[in-house]
Amino acid sequence: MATAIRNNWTRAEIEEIYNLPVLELVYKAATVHREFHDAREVQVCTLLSVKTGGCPEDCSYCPQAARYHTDVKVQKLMEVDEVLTAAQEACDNGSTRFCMGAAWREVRDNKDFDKVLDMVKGVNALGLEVCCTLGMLTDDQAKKLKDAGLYAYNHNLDTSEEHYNEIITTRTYDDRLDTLNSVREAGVSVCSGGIIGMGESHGDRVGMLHTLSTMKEHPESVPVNALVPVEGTPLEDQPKVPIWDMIRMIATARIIMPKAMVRLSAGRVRMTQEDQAFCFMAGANSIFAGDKLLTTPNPEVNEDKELFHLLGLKPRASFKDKTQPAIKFEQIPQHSHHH
Ligand code: SAM
Ligand code: DTB
Ligand code: SF4
Repeated sequence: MATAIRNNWTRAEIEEIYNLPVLELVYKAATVHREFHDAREVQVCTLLSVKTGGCPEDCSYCPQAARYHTDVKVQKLMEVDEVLTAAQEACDNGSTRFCMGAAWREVRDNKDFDKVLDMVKGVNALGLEVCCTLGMLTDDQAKKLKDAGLYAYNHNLDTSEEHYNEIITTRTYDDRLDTLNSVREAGVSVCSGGIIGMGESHGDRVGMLHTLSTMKEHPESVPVNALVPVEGTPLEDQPKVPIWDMIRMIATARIIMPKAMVRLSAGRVRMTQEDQAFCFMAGANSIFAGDKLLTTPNPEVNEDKELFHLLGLKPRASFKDKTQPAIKFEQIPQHSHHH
């Protein structure tokens, strides 16, 4: 029988799934994964921090918060051509999604936002799925991003509503949900997930998954991050979570949001090939490639190429779910070729 998409999951149901014997859980997730996706395909994405550090927020995991003393150097918004060079390189390395992050509390209607809109236009023209993560947005700003060609917007819930105040005090869970609503209303694809390893309980993880899976429409993309503890942040001494917790999160997300791209995000530098293989088995179907995430290290491109080869995985082609293939940059008629 075909698996139905449900938006009425109860917390108890999700808890029951999350707590299944782990191999049973992975088997179920792998089965759902194969019903909705090509299990040999993994989407490769690239992150770029277009504005780094100096953020006024107090997110206790984040190396970019101005109030913590970390090694991150503040960098003003990058130039559009620098960003497009990085996007082209990401494309050449097999990425099909390019996500630009800014250490802002919220978007302001100023020259910097206009510049970001130009970045979005440029990256979209390269044939990449263009994603941004810029903090809180208004309805109007979300529409402007959509008009510029934005494909997706990342805005994580990070943890459960109950645990949120332990991690961040400078904004509320409802602020987060409001922005996600604006993104959805503007017709931009929603990317929202969280972090494990911040001292939350299993119940908090279930709570976050409950909020995500009972939205009117599930997020199209759910990043699952393992905390990267950074010196100088309040969470610098958090112990590494067992890989089984990562696997349980991924598998549960896969089962309750079958169509979503579940992204094995931060924390891969501390995972073995076997750990990551288990995450793919549990239904993860995307990674971030490149030796840096936003500010912290990530596996080398060559290591990931080896991993894909070893596991027989193939990078997913771009705009897979669209009927019209994207126009590739090389296919756009150029007038300057013949001198
Ligand atoms: N400032 C924007 C915001 O907070 O929405 C966008 C950038 S912010 C760095 C994007 C996401 O990165 C956060 O929501 C969080 O989930 C993740 N993140 C930040 N620091 C992290 C860390 N040390 N380990 C794991 N994930 C982290
Ligand atoms: C997400 O959930 N993980 C990515 C992306 N969305 C923006 C970011 C991870 C950042 C890890 C910490 C850093 O490199 O600064
Ligand atoms: Fe700022 Fe985003 Fe980091 Fe929070 S997660 S401190 S909002 S950059």
